[in-house]
Amino acid sequence: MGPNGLRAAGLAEALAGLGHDVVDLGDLQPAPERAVSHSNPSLKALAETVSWLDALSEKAFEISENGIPVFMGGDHVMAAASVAGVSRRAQQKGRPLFVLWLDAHTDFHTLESTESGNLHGTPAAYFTGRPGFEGVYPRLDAPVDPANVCMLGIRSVDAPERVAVSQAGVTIHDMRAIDESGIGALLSAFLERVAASNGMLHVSFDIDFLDPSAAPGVGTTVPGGASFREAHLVMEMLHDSGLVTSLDLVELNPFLDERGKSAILMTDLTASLFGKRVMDRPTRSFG
Ligand code: DIR
Ligand code: MN
Ligand code: MN
Ligand code: MN
Repeated sequence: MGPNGLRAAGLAEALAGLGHDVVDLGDLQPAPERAVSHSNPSLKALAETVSWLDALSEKAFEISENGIPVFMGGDHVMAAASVAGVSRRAQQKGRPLFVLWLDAHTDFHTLESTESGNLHGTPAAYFTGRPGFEGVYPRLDAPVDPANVCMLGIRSVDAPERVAVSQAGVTIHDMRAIDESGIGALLSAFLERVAASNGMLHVSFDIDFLDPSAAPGVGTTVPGGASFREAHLVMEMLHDSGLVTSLDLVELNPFLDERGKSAILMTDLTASLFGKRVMDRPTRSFG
C-alpha cells in the first residue's frame, strides 16, 4: 500500500510540476519463488521476500541506466535489491557508489543475528557484503564499501548490529550527533566525500527517520527523530548537490497514517529533493 499512498499523494504530479519527465513503471512482479531455507526459524516470509528481491535486483540494474530511479515501498528489505542493482550499475560505470541511509535503525542484521525475524532489519548488512546471505538473497555482484555508507537519524540499534556496524566502518550520525553538530554540517561533510570521488549516490529514505509527530504512518515509530525542517534541509541540500542518482522511499504504511499526513510529507520531501524550494539561492557546489 505504500506506493499507492505516494501515488495518491501526488508524487508523480509533484515531480512533473518541477519540470521532470516522470514515468511510473507500475508495480513490480515478484520472480518465481526459489527453494530457500535458513537455520534461523524466526525469519518471516523468507521465500516470498527473496522472490521480490530477485526481481527488484535485476530491475534496479536495468532502469538505472538512465534517469533517477525512485523505488517506492514497501518494507525496507527492498533496499537490499535496489542498492544491489544500482551498485552493479556503478561498478559498470567505473564509479564508486555511496549510500545515504536516512533511518531510525541501522538495518545491519544478518539472517542469523536478527531477533525479530523482520527482514527489514537486514538490507544494509547484505549490500555491504556481510557474510551469511549467500544462496538466499540475490547474488551480490558489487558490494558497497561500508566506508561509503553514511547513516543519519539513528536512534534504535540492536546489540549485534551495534558491534557489526561499527567494525564495518559505516559512518553513523545518531540523533545526538545531529543535536550537537546540526544535520546540515554532518550532511555537508558526507556530500564533500561523494563529490571528491565522483561517486554515485543512492539515498534510502525510511520514513521512520522522521519524528513520529511529523510522520505517524509507519509500523516501527521511534520517538526523538528528525524534525519536519531537518528533513527538508536534508532534501534541499541533496538537490543542490546534484549528486543523487537513485532513491528509495520506504516503510510508509497508509493504514497507520493520520489522514494522509505521512504520505503527503514524504511526497513533499521528495519534491524538495527534486528541486522544490521556497526562494532561489546561490547553489553551493561540492568537491
Ligand atoms: C529492529 C527494528 N532492529 C529489527 N528494525 C527496523 O527488527 O531488526 N528497521 N524497524 O527499520
Ligand atoms: Mn529501515
Ligand atoms: Mn527504520
Ligand atoms: Mn523498518
